Amino acid sequence: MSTTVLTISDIRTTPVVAPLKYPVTTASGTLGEAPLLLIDLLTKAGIVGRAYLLAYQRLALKPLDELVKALAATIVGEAVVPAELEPKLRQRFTLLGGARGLAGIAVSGLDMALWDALAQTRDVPLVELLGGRARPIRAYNSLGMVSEKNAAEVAARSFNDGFRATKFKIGWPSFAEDLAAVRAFRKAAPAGVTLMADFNQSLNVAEAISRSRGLDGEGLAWIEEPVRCDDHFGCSQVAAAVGTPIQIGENFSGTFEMAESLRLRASDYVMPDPQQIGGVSGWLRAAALAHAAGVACSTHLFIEVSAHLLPVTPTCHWLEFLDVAGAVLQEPPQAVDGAVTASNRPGIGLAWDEAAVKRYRLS
Ligand code: SMN
Ligand code: MG
Repeated sequence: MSTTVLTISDIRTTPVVAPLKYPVTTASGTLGEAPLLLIDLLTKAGIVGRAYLLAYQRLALKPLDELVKALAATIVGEAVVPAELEPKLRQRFTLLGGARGLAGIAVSGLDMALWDALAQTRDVPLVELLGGRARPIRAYNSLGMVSEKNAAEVAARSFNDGFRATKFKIGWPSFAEDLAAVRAFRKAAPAGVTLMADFNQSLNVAEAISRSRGLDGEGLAWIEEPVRCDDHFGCSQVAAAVGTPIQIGENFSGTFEMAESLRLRASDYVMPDPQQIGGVSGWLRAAALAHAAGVACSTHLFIEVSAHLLPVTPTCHWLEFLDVAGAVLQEPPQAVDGAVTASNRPGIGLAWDEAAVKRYRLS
């Protein structure tokens, strides 16, 4: 049986700054817009593998674009074989201390585009190429900071979109403000709704233990990133001292960091981010680590590819619904009855809205 091997003919990138439906305010800063790098991986067969990366800040967009373009130039002419190309791309940064930060994100973007092209070659959705099949994955609506004052309005807005689970941010100057926000949101939310709270790394270990213990009786499904994302030992102290499950992972920079975090029992759950963990290749390794550790595994951002990855994740938990790319997509992601199902188009199912790309392109 002949296997059609695709050859990369060109890789193009487009930096855009897309609007967000709502700014994402956190205790550690605000994501007011979505600086995205769109990646088009062209092949000689005419198939185009697509992916996008989130630079978080405009000032990081051009450096990320330069990095992706420089990396991309090293694989033009190669066959679309992610299992060979991703390690080669990653290895280039070994002497730089490993493919982490923007370097790791750049590798992840190319990896996701490679897998998208490969799945398109086989004319199947990515989830099926990975041995699974598309199914509704329960999703939570991910919001910004909530206070006692805005909780009712934010809760109503969230549940009108059909979600039965919501995460919001806390980490106000005082614990009293955090507790009041959690209680106000719980009061405004319909009965039976799942709530999560995210400190976004805003506390030191002692304060994190104190505040999380203070929230233990509030029925939160998880408390997220209470301390600095790279303080895995500190986070393990919080997890050991607190009854509410601790959730981290959006900032695992590759699977080696995730393995170290799991070894230290830094959290009860994990939520790797597809661009931080290593794209599709990185996610498959992360899913295996979570499985071996017996830890529930959720996603962070990147709704479209996450809907393909969670059905093949043994400890599949929640999909985060926070749409950062919808403004430049022909088909923005949708949640139906509080769940997201992977696109049935070949690959990930990304198609750029060219008029929007033109409008939001970074000059
Ligand atoms: C988050 C922070 C900043 C931008 C997007 C998302 C957040 C999350 O930590 O968990 O969604
Ligand atoms: Mg978070």
